Amino acid sequence: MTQAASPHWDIFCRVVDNYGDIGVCWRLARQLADEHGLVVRLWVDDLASFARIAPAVDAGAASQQLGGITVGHWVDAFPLVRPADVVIEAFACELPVSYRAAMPGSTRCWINLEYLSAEDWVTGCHGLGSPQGQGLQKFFFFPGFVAGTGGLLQSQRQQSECARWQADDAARFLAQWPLPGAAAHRRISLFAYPNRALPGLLDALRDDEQISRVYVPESLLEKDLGEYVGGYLAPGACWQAGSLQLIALPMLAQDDYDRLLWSCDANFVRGEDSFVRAQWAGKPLIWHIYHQSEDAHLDKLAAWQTVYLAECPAPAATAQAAALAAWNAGLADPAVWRAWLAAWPDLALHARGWAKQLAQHGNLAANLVSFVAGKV
Ligand code: TRH
Repeated sequence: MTQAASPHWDIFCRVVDNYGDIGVCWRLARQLADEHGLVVRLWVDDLASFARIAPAVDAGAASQQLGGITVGHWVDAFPLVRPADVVIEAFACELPVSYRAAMPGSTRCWINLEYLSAEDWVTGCHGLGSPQGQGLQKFFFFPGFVAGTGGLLQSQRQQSECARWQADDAARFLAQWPLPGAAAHRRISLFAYPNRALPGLLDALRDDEQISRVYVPESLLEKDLGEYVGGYLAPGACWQAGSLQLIALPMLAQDDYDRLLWSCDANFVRGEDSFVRAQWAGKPLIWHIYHQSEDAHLDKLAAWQTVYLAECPAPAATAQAAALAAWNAGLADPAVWRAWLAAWPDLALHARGWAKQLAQHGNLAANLVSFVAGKV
């Protein structure tokens, strides 16, 4: 554990949409407290969303202790509190006015934690400061996939636990959702936004020679899934056709969702946080990127695809690129998925190598702590 000169940290999180904003902030808060001995206060404006990924959260509490972290409900009438040594404004969420006014003389480092992107410009902007008046500077800290960025969130505990889990515990973990029928050859988790491409994927799995078991956590994919199976698939319910076995899951606590990704042979993920977790799991993945205005997300998708596939052998890279394109364009084409399944062994090998490559850039929380130490 590192000894920090600035032990009190406040993280501010506004839930813009879904679970990624709080997912990232909660993960960061826990890592800063557990691995760096910091006193962390997490301010969240939407405790109900938080409680979906952390069931111990009391959605009605103004303040609560959770695993060594103080969780404060960020309300408009913000309480009078002394600002922390280090303030993390997640995703440019804009601090409460009264808190911001009290920061001079109290806060030693102010960070804006940015959204993840593999685009080239990120390395040029990572770590830049911007004067905010009254002696305060705000620094822009960018997660990323390459040297010169802040890296990706990954706890030391998870890093060491993942490989052991995959060898010893994955089958037992998945067995908590039993499904009648033949044993599956591959296990896939499926978390996405609404997606018209779904029938193409499911048809390809249904008609494949090998049996696939697909675990579908509660997500915005429900309606598309319902149309495919001819009715709502409630959490716990199963559905089978040909080689395809579907099982709907309830919303899992964040640690269990991570374990689901470790336990599966491939993962369909979305947004930011599940996307990062799937890469650390070292298994083939398909990313459903969060839609942005003017299709800005397509540049982000292309940038990640370029870095991710740079070292991947050509036939597998082509299959992965086609699958990513179809999934993100909502194009239901089983041929794309047949090619992707054929490339599976190479994609699996590539995904393991990619996770090792990512680890060379350290992890975001440790990088952030040393960045702050260099500024105070
Ligand atoms: O939920 P997302 O779509 O979140 C985000 C936010 O919407 C954000 O506003 C947007 O900017 C960003 O996407 C790009 O996807 P994400 O990031 O993968 O977050 C999901 C979180 O939910 C992640 O922390 C994992 C967690 N989770 C669980 O804890 N249990 C579950 O069962 C599932 C399916 C997810």
